[in-house]
Amino acid sequence: MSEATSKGPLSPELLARMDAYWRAANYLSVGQIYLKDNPLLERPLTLDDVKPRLLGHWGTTPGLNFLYVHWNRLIRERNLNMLYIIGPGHGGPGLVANTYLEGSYTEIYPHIEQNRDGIKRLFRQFSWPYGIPSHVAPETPGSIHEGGELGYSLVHAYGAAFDNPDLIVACVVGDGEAETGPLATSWHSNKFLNPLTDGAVLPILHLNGYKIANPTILARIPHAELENLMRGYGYEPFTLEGDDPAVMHQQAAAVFDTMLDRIAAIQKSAREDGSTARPAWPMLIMRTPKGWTGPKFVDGKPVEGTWRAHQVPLSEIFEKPEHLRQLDEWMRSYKPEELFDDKGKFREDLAEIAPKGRRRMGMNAHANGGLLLQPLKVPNFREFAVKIEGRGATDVESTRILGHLLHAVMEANREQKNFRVFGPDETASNRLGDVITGTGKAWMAETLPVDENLSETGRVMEVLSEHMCQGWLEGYLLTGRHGFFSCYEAFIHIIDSMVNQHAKWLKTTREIPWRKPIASLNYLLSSLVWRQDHNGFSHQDPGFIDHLLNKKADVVRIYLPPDANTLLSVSDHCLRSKHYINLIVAGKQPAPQWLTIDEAIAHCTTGVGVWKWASNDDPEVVMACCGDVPTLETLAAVSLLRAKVPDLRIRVVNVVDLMALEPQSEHPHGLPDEEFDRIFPVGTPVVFAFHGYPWLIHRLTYRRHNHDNIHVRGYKEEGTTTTPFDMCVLNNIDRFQLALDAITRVPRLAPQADAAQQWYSEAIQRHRLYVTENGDDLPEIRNWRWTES
Ligand SMILES: Cc1ncc(C[n+]2csc(CCOP(=O)(O)OP(=O)(O)O)c2C)c(N)n1
Ligand SMILES: [Mg+2]
Repeated sequence: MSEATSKGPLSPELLARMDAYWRAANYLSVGQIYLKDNPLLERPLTLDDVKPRLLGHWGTTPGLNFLYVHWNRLIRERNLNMLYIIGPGHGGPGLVANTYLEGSYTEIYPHIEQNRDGIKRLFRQFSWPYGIPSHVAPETPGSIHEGGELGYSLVHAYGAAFDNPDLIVACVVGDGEAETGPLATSWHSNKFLNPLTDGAVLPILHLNGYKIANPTILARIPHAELENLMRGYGYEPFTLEGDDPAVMHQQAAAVFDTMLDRIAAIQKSAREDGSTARPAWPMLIMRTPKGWTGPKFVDGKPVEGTWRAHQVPLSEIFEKPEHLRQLDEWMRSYKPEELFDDKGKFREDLAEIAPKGRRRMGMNAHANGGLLLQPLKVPNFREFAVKIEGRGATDVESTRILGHLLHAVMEANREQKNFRVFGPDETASNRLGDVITGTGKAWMAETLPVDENLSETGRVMEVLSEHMCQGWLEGYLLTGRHGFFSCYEAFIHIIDSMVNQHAKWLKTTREIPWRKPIASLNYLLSSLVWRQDHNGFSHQDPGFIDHLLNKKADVVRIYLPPDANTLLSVSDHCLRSKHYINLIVAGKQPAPQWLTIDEAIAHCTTGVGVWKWASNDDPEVVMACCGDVPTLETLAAVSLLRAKVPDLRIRVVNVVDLMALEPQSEHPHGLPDEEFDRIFPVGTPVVFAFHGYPWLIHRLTYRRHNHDNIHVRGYKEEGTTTTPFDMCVLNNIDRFQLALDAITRVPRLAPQADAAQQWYSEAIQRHRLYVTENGDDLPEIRNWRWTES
């Protein structure tokens, strides 16, 4: 440390202790990457002390550690409630080191003791088979953010801050991470954060200049341009730059004091003075060397302050004695003998810098949201039920009915402020507009008289970024609240990768006893593939179902309610559930309603059911359907068959819980084989009309006894701007095709097959001519109704 401890808020004594604390964190970080023995360097390093495989990332870590010790001081001095989110999650060793130093780690994992053996285990477990991952993983105390896939730190930070007025979320954004699309848009979250009712986010752009192998864009534009960029996003940028630790500690302390004063002033002005203006929240540009305090040169090439510091700076320890020597020297530069006592315990006077109890960032309850989770109050959904007067007799927009329920949920939880609805500008379009009434849409930017329902205290979150909706919701859920995300079916794919990461988090945390279950991530996909009359091919893609199906069975649930009452029942279940990803696929267009609310509840409970009112006993063919449009086409096909082949014995089966099709061994919702065989009798042909890609049904049922007899129709990537029925025809899921399928699959009807084929061709030709001529479906198609036989 230089003599020029310069002037600043830190006393020389505190500065020395904070620097020692930082050195300890850096020492433990390096130790995790390299060592399996000799944890306190009580003897010269030998190859026996070094791990055979060196797996980890050094470059980002010293910067993260630097911030940690500064947050510790601020938390103590200002009694802050602070969460630390690390964008570059590959800096995992730093977070493990710091939660160890503050004691959280040992409390959670008692075998990682505060002594020599504990440190040895701490080192050994890192990136070790059956040890801990190299990233800030669910196993890491204090984290809600893995950071393995870069781009989501800032949006998670804002999600955590919403409705947590006392919380400050310090969020490190990697300068490489900042190049990602999701991160770039996340800066705009400040237009949705209300200083009156929400907490604060303190973004730190970690400008260490490099990514894995390249410079970063933001490090190579003039500083003024970068500051202007941040100003343009609506922040007040501060800068911290340098590499002399002592000077940097003082400057950091000064700048953080100023920034936290700014936050306090913003909050005071909103909370005490009634200001509703959008504040310019402070953010920091922290320009420090990548791999700060690490080896300056390796093999004659510069490492500290370059991209070469990204991973393991000395990687040929076993080949080059010089590397071992440099490692020894590097680790000793932190002076471990000054940091740990002779038993290996972190020195008391240094440990004191850390906050206590739940104020420690590793112990902050918001980072283990299940601890704070209050059950969502869900009013009785039966009150919103659609009255059924004849099967399929009335048309209703199913999602509009769900909107009534969501509105009631919003009202019921208004006081506990733990429910928000998210959507990329589609809440009203998806017919959920009712939820906005009286609630408002969050908006801190300017408003004009033409605007409707925008409000600083709105709880419906609308922004045209699926990434932001998803990220905010994840942050909100991970900190112990509830939410609901509605999206166009085709465009939910934009967040495929984010949902992967969330599913991993849920899977892993299920196996970590101290992590408590959080509320489920609930999706409603509407504006579905079959009803994109005005939008066409670009808006047609049901593949998110396939995507989710790859996830662990104990994490994923997929529902395709055929009408409004089943949608209500399914949604009630999803809103109350914990620790799942629930996908609900339901149409927003007026569509026939089939089940009474009692029937709907019973149907959703089993997940798959015979619709007796449309079926005969002892069936010769099963007409199965899953999804609202396939259900309509199936029932229309059944009525065609009733007219054409009156003695054909048909069973109608509807699937609302897709996972029920899987064997029970694969998914907890799977029907037992006997039950499946009862519904789909072995040897009986099944014509299955499915909402999504047809092969998915085969994937689910390939181990079922009757699989060879299941014939699936679904979306096969034939789309355009056309009529609703023509979409079905183009994909061979229309009623004529389904009826023909039934006839050609029932052996007894073989003699009628040719005539049926002829009938089908004529029907389709008539349809084609009509839609081409009139631009709409035939009246008998459009106006078709189920008639009780
Ligand atoms: C979305 C995504 N793309 C690529 C990677 C691979 N990757 C891991 S670290 C890294 C560089 C990160 O640079 P930066 O954000 O500047 O972090 P730091 O310099 O602090 O390590 C990359 C490209 C990733 N983890 N996530
Ligand atoms: Mg970087």
